[in-house]
Amino acid sequence: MEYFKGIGKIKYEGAQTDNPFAFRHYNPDEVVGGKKMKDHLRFAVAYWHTYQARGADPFGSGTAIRPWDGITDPMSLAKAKMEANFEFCEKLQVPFFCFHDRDITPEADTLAQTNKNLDEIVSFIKELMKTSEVRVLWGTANAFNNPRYVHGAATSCNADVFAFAAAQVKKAMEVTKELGGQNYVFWGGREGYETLLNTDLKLELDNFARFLHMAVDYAKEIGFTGQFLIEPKPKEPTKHQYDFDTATVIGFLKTYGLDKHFKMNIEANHATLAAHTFQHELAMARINGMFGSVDANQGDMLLGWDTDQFPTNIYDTTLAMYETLKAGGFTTGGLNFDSKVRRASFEPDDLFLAHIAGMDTFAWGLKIAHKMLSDGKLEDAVAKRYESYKSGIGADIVAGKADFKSLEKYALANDKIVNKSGRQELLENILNGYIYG
Ligand code: XUL
Ligand code: CO
Repeated sequence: MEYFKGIGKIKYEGAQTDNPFAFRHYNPDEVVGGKKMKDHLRFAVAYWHTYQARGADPFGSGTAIRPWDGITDPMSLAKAKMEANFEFCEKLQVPFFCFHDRDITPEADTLAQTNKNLDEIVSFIKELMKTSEVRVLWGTANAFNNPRYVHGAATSCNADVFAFAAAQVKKAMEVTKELGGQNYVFWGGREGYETLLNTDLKLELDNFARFLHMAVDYAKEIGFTGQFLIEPKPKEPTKHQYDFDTATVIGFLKTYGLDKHFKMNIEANHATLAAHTFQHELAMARINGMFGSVDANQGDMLLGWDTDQFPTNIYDTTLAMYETLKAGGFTTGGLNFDSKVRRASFEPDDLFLAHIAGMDTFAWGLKIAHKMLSDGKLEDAVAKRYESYKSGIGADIVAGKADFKSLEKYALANDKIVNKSGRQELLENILNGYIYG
């Protein structure tokens, strides 16, 4: 059955088109820098926002009108949404989707029954995959929604909850493997604290690391070769989330000997909440060899929470693709739209229009970023700024040939220092030139 009636395959028509159901920049087979756009961007639909969210907010219930409305039996509903997902991805030319275990199968009364239901949906997905090219970018476990996770999952004060979360993640990893998922994501939903007055910080962090080590061991045991990703977020739902930002997560992973097993899943809106730019988080992952995947969205600079809006800011997507290209591009990762339509954009058409907007903005950003890197003006400016490290005393510092004594000797003979302008405004104007012409 067709769920999104009246909407055909979304095709590239070019920047001049007036057709809102067409791409203006995303041209999947167009080659940019020796690689097709579809291979650069590796778009993915987020199951939770696109099929689960109904636009509820703290002041009102959901507003969404969806083609599966009226189906009441939970398993029939889960299957209808999955069929709709394959149709949606195919029509949009999106090659991947991402899911939490509980997005694709509702939780039953017991863990055993929930797992059984999950198996039924997994078989259903595998059937759908036989006639479709749509695949799984990543899977994850929702260990934050159910009230049992009130104090967290791996960092709960209650060992029974730790055990339950382990069982849930074990199953979610098996399911992700079974579906050929290329990555498995850990987003610490409620891994954090509200107050240190009731928190054993050391035990919680140790337990979090124990949990991740168990996941690494289990992946080895079952032969899951996908990439483990960890998704930083500084706050929300807890006041302090342990995976605060990329730098914090890298420090945590290194402290506990986990760094070889993980890369980052960077979310734009989470960067904003951490008072960083999206580019900063991507750059931090890149320079540490931990650039993995991206949750593509954007926040609102006037709001302090995770609004998960579709990315339409060309400035941000350009710099994100600039970092992505500098990182060598995606390998197992991609651009997952962890984005939801606004509450007032409640029609099924809006799901398409929103994804088209996000895909076009990233495709456009890719083209601009590629041009920036091919010209090399910004790279040249950076290289020039640090040229003092290419020869003389700077080269000695970089080569490890200098120490405090030799540097003192040098400084005593060279204390009339000359600095040069950083030319920030010039560089911002050059960037504007690339983006806006
Ligand atoms: C929450 C968030 C999650 C993760 C997956 O802020 O970003 O949806 O992406 O659990
Ligand atoms: Co996310």
